[in-house]
Amino acid sequence: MIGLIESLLLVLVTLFVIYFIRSKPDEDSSIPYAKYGSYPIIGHLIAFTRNRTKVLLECHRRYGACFRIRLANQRFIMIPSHADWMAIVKNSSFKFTGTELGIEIFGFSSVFLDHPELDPDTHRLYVQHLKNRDGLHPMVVEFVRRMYEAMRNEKVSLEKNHSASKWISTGLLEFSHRMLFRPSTVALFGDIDTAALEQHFRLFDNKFHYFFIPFPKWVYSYFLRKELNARSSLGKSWQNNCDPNNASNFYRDRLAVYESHSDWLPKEEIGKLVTAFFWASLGNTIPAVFWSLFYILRDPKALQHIQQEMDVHLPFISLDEADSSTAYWTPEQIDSCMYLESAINETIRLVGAPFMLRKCCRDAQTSLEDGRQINIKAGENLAWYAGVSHFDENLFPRANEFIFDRFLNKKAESVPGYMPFGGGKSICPGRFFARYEIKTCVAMLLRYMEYQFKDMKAVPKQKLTRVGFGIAPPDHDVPIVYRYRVCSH
Ligand SMILES: *[C@@H]1O[C@H](CO)[C@@H](O)[C@H](O)[C@H]1NC(C)=O
Ligand SMILES: *[C@@H]1O[C@H](CO)[C@@H](O)[C@H](O)[C@H]1NC(C)=O
Ligand SMILES: *[C@@H]1O[C@H](CO)[C@@H](O)[C@H](O)[C@H]1NC(C)=O
Ligand SMILES: *[C@@H]1O[C@H](CO)[C@@H](O)[C@H](O)[C@H]1NC(C)=O
Ligand SMILES: CC(=O)N[C@H]1CO[C@H](CO)[C@@H](O)[C@@H]1O
Repeated sequence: MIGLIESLLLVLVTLFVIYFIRSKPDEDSSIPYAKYGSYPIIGHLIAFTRNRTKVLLECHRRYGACFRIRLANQRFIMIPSHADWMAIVKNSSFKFTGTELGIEIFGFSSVFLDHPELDPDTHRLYVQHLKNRDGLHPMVVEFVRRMYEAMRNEKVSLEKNHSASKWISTGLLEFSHRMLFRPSTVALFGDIDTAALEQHFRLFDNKFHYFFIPFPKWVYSYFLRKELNARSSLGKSWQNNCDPNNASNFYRDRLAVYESHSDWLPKEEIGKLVTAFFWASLGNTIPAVFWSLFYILRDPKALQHIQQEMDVHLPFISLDEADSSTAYWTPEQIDSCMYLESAINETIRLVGAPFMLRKCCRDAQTSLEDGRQINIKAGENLAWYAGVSHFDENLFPRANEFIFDRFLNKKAESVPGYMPFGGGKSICPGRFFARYEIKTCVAMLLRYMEYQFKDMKAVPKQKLTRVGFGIAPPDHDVPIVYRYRVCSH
């Protein structure tokens, strides 16, 4: 079903798109336009609104390794095979237009286009803090401590209410959000008022995907005013919050890099950059925790294996006993939980379906695995979609099922077609930290609490409009009850 705002936007796009359509006589005619699911003028927009995974799987089946699609005024050459895509990602004729995306989604000023030198500086920080163990270690340790603290605080306040042993009703998504939001935010950004950010985050995140579509400006100010306001409020709070206590070194170094460019980088834009970083730290990890818990809790065999290995590797530190000398779980202990790791990788395979985009910046050729050579014109957009690979039965037998030990002892590099975090230069730099967060959070929630679903049969779908932008949340929350365990079993 299409929501009201979607339908309105659809009508608007239809009206305005006519102005944008130009015929492109010199395009490579050997790349077929996918007629399946397409309507005049708007192209595949409706099919995409309904179920983009379905339409792209079907187009792949009908048109093979390369086909064109259109979403209103935007045209893409789809390259479904991951091997073909990797050849494109490696070639400098095809550029990742990250700054342009930042302008659309987070409202960055176009001043960034004139200052590509910020890129290598931020990249250096990714390498230093996010891509090597020494950099990650303190952030993971701090996250574990903050997570533990959040759970203890909740337990203490329940005890004050004399309801520590009672079942508490909530939604699993709401629960995942609540458990992750604060620990993650304070571990990265230090002691800040997370409650003030939370409401704005929720509003903006809820409509995040619309900011990818280059609607005319007035469409946003008319239909997404609340979200635009939330986005600018986030920017302002970060602007005023530039040196919190106990922030991670990663965040501190990042601010220092921005500061070193202050000759052209205004404070306001720094607020937007931090907003983007903040969104990226939560927008996909919250749904990842939700889906991981959802799949694991409903699979008794998975749950049993995971609980057994947690008993071995992750000591049960009573929530009542911790003090300043407590040794919390270390990253090494968390690493040892192989079944949990596999189950989370498998969850992300099922629900993590990003689009990867490249723009061709000079006329180029690329050869496909099927032996064809295709010509791509400067200005054309190319896209790869993880949803097609992740459901390819040849790569992942019984692709629609959650098989918790599918990835047991497999390394990311050894599984072709598995790219939930993208690939090449635009690969998500926070993927290692994100995995630690998801894994730690899920481990803690399984270790310290027990759950019951109100209705085992209710299986939510992914929120359709959000599919393609990382990990989509469910289209509705799943009612559960939970309570704190009294001991480790
Ligand atoms: C979308 O289509 C895929 C493939 O047909 C299917 O597995 C999935 O359940 C569909 N999603 C929704 C939300 O209907
Ligand atoms: C404890 O009770 C108070 C008042 O009834 C309520 O506002 C609060 O949310 C409760 N705390 C928890 C953690 O349930
Ligand atoms: C990239 O594409 C161009 C244009 O098709 C081609 O000439 C060049 O050899 C490719 N470079 C690499 C590294 O594959
Ligand atoms: C599974 O996740 C871990 C990190 O938690 C990663 O190191 C490993 O490579 C992943 N495996 C696959 C197949 O992606
Ligand atoms: C856990 C931790 O590092 N806490 C510190 C947070 O910042 C205040 C003020 O700088 C310190 O006093 C705490 O020790």
